[in-house]
Amino acid sequence: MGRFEFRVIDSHTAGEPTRTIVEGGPDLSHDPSTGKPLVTIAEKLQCMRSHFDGYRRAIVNEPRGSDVMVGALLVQAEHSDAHDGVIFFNNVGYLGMCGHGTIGVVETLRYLGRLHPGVCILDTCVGSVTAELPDSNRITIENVASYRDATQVPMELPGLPILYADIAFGGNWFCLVDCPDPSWLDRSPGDLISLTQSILAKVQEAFPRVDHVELFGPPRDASNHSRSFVLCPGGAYDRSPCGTGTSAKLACLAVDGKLPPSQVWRQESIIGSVFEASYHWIDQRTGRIAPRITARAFVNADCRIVIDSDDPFAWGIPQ
Ligand code: PYC
Repeated sequence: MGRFEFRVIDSHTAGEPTRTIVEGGPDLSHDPSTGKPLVTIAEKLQCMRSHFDGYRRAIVNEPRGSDVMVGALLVQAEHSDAHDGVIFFNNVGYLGMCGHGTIGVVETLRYLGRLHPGVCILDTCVGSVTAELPDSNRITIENVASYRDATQVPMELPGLPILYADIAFGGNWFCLVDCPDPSWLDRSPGDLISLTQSILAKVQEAFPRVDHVELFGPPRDASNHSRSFVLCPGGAYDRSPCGTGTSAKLACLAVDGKLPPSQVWRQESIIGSVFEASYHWIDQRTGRIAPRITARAFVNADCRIVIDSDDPFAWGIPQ
């Protein structure tokens, strides 16, 4: 019988969990089959997917993880000015970026004493993200360039009024829909998952790269601007307002002239947690913005993962 261990730290950002591998993760400096050095985060992600996917399954899938868990692996940065590189993943695969996850990783690095108050850069496979860490766990990230790709695309689904979807990028690809009836967001999570899964199936016929759906309705708390339900790839819903989803929303508000630069947008999640967001233009002509998201993250576990070679589910239950 063999036993192998590595260390993870759990955090949550506005209720959405992140499990970060901080010691003992796979070596992604070289491709194990060719020996070729791996430089970009995209190359490292591809190598993890091909050769070390067990680490993803072991920490995110049951019996240790759950569908809602997002995993993060710290890797060597791609750019010389970056502190670390990060690969994000979930129950079914890999994510381009993850807003709540980046905030969770920054708080994790602070907990470990590897980051001190100030500004730092993290490289992801879709670009570099800047994080501002004050002397508290209220962290601000400036996300990758975000933009809208299609506006008010009509969608016909059986038994529903015609829905209109914006398609936008905020680090991941989103289909954004305003609920035609404000009471939709009061439905049970199970009902909202079924509804957004049918929207996703429909939208993917025309936009196959979209893998997240956001439904928007009025906020519960009048000090917020909007409430959202976000379906993630893999069927879980985001407990936070979703950092990349809020970035996609800001890109739509910006090009529609509904939110001026620097003005704060308070996005409420389905559980009532809030991200404060704003943006500045990167290029107003092409509608590209740099979104900023502020939220608090908390470290809530510091554990060793034990992989026991006798355990048939040591590397997770396959999905
Ligand atoms: O915060 O960007 C985010 C995110 C993506 C998937 C789950 N959370």
